[in-house]
Amino acid sequence: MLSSHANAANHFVDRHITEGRGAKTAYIEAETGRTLSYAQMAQGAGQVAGALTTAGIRPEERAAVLVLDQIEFPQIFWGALKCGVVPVPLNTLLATPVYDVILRDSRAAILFVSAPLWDVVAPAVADNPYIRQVVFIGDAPDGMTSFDKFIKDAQVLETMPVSRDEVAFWLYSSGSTGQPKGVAHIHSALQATADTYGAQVLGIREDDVVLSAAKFFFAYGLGNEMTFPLSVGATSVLFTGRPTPVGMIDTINAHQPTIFCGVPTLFAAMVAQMDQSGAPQSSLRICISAGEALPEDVSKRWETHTGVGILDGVGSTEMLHIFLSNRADDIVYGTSGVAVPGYELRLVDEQGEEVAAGEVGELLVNGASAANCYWNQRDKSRSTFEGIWTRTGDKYERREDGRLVYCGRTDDMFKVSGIWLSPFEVESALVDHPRVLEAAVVAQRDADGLEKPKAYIVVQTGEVDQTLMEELKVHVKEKIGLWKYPRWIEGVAELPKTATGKIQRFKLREEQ
Ligand code: 3SK
Repeated sequence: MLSSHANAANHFVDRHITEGRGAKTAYIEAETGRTLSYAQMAQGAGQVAGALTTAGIRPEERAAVLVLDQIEFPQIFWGALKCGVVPVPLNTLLATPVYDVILRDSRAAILFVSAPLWDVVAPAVADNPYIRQVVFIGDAPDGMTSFDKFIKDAQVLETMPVSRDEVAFWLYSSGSTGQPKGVAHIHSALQATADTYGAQVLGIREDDVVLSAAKFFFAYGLGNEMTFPLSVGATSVLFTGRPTPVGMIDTINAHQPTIFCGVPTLFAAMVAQMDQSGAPQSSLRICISAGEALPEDVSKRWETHTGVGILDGVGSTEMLHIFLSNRADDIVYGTSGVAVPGYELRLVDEQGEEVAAGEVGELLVNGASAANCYWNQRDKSRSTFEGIWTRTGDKYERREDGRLVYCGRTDDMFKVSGIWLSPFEVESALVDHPRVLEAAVVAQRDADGLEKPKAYIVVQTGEVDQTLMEELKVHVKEKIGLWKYPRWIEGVAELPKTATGKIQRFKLREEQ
């Protein structure tokens, strides 16, 4: 049934006006102090919906959103949903060729871009056949449209009736072959994550102030600083720049968040910083971590410094947020906890049979926030979304007490700073360099116990010296994205391979 109540913008934006929350601050930018009240967010989203309609962007067409964590982001996201346009938030750290692939794959009709990101995406826009308009957040180049101008005289549109099963937005996830996959999410999925993890694990309240190091474009960040706070009328502090340890500690001191959402790499860097300069004076009541397994030592040092524990959880872009987690009153370090209320989990062997306690199986999850499909990737959709069950590709062991312990991936993928990384993509970038003949990339743990890419390369000629290593790191960053470069590079005479020529990455892992 079509109803404006089924449109997620009704629950997360419009409702706050009828409930009298208009004057409350929804967002505050840490670096600039700019704020957005609930009334301003509703007004801005209505204007974005009006401006999109006037610009001829039709329901179901995609709007690419390459926007930093700024107060314009929620206005664009909800404005698109209000008029049935499908926003596609894009990772702001990618390289030009990846934007090219995504903009073509999504056939986005309009691009919203933060001015500092324009130079990276501009070459991909130049020969893109689908983008009809570009809107700049910040200063627009001569002759181009700024966000303020785009919405200035726009009519404020009412929220469009939709079905609760209608696709609302997409997020791109990196694929095991390096090809990004568009993950299509429906309107009701947003409330499903707020009602489960947001309400029942975080226990988010109207008086909470949230700070998330993970940005809006990441499913984890979208829940932390959009869905959860807006589900209860809370406030989020937006950190627009790169979340450095000092930047986060200063923001905690200045804005006194009650909830802090980080990833293990950042928590590790923040505790190292606190060892030197002390902990912030804070009002934190809960901290959460996701993206990759949180090392026990980092959690303990964080708790010693701040007096607050970290809830380690596991989610995925396909499930939109966390479905497996520790609880505030029941944290067992080194485990991922138990199913979040509202989700069902199974651990299965290769025949699809449930494994016994103490054995390792692949984790399958069932919950209302599961994505519909991967856009235009039928085989991958069918092998991931199996009826009510979504395959995670993660291997776990169920302990006797019911808690799950992470055991690795079913493929060669791994996470760096909480974001999936495909070894294949990094290898392709490396062999694209004229001096590299072959490459293999595996995860290696750094001094904090966190996984980072290590590359083994066979070179055409000469030595793998420091100059070449530095050159290759820059090359990978420019080609595929800032966080994906190999932290260590080792030259080898040949790579281990199967009879059919497939690289045996497990052999390289065993050698470490
Ligand atoms: O990586 C995770 O654990 C995660 C958590 C929440 C939402 C999305 C993701 C990928």
